[in-house]
Amino acid sequence: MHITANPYAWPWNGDLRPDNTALIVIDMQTDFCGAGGYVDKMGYDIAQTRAPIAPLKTLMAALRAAGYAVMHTREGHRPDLSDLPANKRWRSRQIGTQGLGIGDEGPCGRILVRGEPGWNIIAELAPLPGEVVIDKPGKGAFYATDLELLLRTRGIAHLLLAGITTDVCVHTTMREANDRGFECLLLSDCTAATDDGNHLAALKMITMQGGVFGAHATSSAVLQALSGKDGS
Ligand code: C5J
Repeated sequence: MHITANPYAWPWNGDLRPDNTALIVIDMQTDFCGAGGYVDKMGYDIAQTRAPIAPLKTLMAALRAAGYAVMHTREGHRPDLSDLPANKRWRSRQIGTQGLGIGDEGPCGRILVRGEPGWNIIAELAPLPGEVVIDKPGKGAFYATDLELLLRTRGIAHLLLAGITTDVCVHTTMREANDRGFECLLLSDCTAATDDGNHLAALKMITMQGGVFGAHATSSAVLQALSGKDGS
């Protein structure tokens, strides 16, 4: 089975099955798409980062019903900030009206700190009991986590990637996964950036060199394939 995608019908070998493919939903946390969260406090429009919520909800339900694994990530740091590089903290304080950065107290608790309200995955996309949740200190979901071990142990070879933001955590994770041999599909309407141009550029980058990091597709193309209408 293939999914209609750009720049090639995905996955490369047509071997798409619930037992070898997982959806990873990246960082759909209040800090990135909720009122008063980190992205909001930086002055970006959370309407952009909230746009993937509705299509993701539909897609997650369809994939779960078809037996595909749904996994989640959260970007965040230990309360003592011992895993927060000083330069990451400094840079995070350079934008926004109040100079609030990672680790500082904001309207949703301490920004990007594990256990704080803003760090939680939003209720609309909450993980189901038993679903994998990866806590990551960096942008990529493979760095300093056991994600690769969990995927290999389950025999997952193909990854559907969604969440926020397209140009940062989603792209970094896609690149990390691609270098590890995972076949990646980024779902273009189930991801978003704080800047539309960056979102589009991130999609275009994927299509270079015959699909340099994999491919991208809409969630409706995935739903069509799941319903057996892709014709392959
Ligand atoms: C950022 C993310 N943008 N989840 N994190 O800092 O993309």
